[in-house]
Amino acid sequence: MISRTKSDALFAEALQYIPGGVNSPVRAFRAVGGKPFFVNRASGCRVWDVDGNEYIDYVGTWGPAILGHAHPKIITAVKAAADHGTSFGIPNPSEVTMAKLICSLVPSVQKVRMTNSGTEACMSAIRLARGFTKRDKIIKFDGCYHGHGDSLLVKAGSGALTFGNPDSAGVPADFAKLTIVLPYNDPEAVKAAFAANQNEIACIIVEPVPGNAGLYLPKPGYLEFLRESTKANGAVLIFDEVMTGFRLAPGGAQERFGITPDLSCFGKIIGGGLPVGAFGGRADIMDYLAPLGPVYQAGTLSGNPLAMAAGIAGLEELKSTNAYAKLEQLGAHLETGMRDAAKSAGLPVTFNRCGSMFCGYFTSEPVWNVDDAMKADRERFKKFFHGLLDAGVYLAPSQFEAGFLSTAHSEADIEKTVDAVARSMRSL
Ligand code: KE4
Repeated sequence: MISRTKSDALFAEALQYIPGGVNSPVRAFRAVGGKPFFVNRASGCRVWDVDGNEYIDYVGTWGPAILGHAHPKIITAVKAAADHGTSFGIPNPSEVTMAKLICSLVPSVQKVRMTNSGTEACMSAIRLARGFTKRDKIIKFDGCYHGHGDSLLVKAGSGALTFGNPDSAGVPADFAKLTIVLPYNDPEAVKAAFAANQNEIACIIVEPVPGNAGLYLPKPGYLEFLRESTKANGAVLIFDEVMTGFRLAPGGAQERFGITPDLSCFGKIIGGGLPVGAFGGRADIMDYLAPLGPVYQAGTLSGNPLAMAAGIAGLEELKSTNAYAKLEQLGAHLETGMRDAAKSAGLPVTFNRCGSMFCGYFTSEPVWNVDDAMKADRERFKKFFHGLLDAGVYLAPSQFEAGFLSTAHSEADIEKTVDAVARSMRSL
């Protein structure tokens, strides 16, 4: 049995000073039971807890660690930048470098504004769409998570879904009523919403490949439908690519699926592990932002040189290596292994994958939306999670989160993982 006595002591202390002992709810292990372990070192595809236990990591700090942890080029860039100061509060050259990089990698982005989180990026994009269209209502999809901005904590995914409070307390009913929540992968629901709210809907915000209720994919033609229906109704199409951006392809899900949204939100990978978000898109919309236009948005640390250095180093490394081919190969290997293990154990498992993002649901039914995902056997997932953890494999501590591969994972790591999966499944 793995010992985690130092983590347990730290958690007991953390509980005295931090709500739930964590700075973000999903870390608390409440969806899987037990206590979170504390990590003090990460390198490549591995993390080590304070008791010295080693884990192959498939959370990857929820997506940023696409190159693995502590990538030498990112660490070197951050150390070099730090020697010149950590934040200036006045334009610095790396902000231009980052903006040019994002615009070159994502053709739909003609102009981009940096923020400090994905939440800020999404809430700012919503405000911009409302200011640009002079409309108040927005459409989001059940189970999709776009950060914890008030307008978006309505039937949200990720931790909100995990803890059964997809409609958070503290969000005034007057705010929530401007958010129309529809089932994902259901074109008829979108048509009906536009018909019932003509000229009132500012935007649709969507995770093109939803990764906050596990992972499921757009049905063929669905994203194209969202593109056409927003265009036909004068609404802005916002792709929330905080998770999928620069992961599913150099240009994100929009490149992989060939869709041109009006605005896109980014985060995670573009910070190389430091706090960074961004939103960008059509220049005629982006120019509504202060100081040019009437939509206000700001941030003390937006574009700070340290975070820019980390993100630029990471994006340059992704550009200069064959990262996406390797991620696809690793993903296919893991998928085959997971499916074979479930078959051998005689367990009903639906395994969804898109590139280096994946989720195994304990259900025999296909999973195309959050209602399907909710049918998964969460008790079985809890046992599976802890069986893997004790075997040194760390999956996201919730059935309603996606898993992430990195270029630091090796075929041998996948083999070790699949062996642990097979053993854990046999014990279920
Ligand atoms: P942040 O504010 O956490 O940087 O980004 C919010 C966000 C926006 N959009 C999408 C598609 C996201 O996945 C996220 C954040 N993802 C979660 C993981 N499911 C962050 C983990 C956490 O909340 O601790």
